[in-house]
Amino acid sequence: MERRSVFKAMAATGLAAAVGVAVGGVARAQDKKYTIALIPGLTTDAFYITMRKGAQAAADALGVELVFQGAPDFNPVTQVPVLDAVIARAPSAILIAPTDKTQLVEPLRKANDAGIPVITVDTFIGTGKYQTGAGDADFPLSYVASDNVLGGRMAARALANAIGGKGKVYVSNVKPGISTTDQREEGFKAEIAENFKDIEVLETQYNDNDANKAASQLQAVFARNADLKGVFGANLFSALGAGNGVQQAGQTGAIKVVAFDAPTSIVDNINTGLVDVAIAQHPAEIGYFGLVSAYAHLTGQSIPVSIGTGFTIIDKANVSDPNVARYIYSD
Ligand code: T6T
Repeated sequence: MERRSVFKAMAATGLAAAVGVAVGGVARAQDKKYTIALIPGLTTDAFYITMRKGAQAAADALGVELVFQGAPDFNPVTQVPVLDAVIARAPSAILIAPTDKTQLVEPLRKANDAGIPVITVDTFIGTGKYQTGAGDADFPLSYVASDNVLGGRMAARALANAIGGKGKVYVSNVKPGISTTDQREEGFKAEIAENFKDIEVLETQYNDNDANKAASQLQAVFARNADLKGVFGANLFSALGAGNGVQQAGQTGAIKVVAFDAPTSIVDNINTGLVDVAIAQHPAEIGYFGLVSAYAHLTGQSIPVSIGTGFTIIDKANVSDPNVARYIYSD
């Protein structure tokens, strides 16, 4: 295929599909010149299901075959064999949400050594600073994701506001080593330390991405701290579980919940007052621009080393606005 701007190619493929004829040299959907693999953190998470939709929309526009292959849980032990299987199929490029910033470095280096371009989506490996010449974990071409430190700071401000600027709170988190959730916690704690001196942040509770564990932990923290005022759920399962824990403890509205991520259950949880604020990421945008970036690279364009995607803050006042509700994830 001739080298051309990815946006021109997208417009042309759309036209070719519409009229059902070949346009000089443009790969149409049926040609499927490139196969791009998307390896999520886990397959059953609404966040990655929504990311897949965005990637598929870009793949359809560009005439690319998208392969979505992942593990049933968020764990390097199960993700690495999936990655190995994908590498063996020699796709044109790999988009991956690495489940650990250290443990995925060597497995991903195998893809890079085999000449398969790697772009990380949502999470990163190493420091997340790619193509620096450092030679460690800087080989991925690009990182497409939310600004997770900023997201953590946004959550801290929302929770501080909900509890009136004072009292005890804690972070319900997945496990150390995941770039996204580590950065959210870091941003959350930095914002509280810098701007909310009357808020005490208790020890983080790690739930291994298990909402039931997060719910039990909420109740245990509350049992030790009857004056607990709030919790920040640093991802979908942490927030869901912490919210369920608040409800089971009969503390709806008394212990404030700020949730990262926006599964469909968030609508009810906001409307009933269980969750004060949800910070929706834009996973479809991550998938779309991840795929477009891979395609741009494959067709000879240089691509940004990082692409930042947005957030939508959802609360009771705007949850039924269609312009906001469109950011609620797909099941
Ligand atoms: O919060 C997202 C994602 O950004 C994170 O890396 C892992 O957890 C989620 O998939 C939500 O479950």
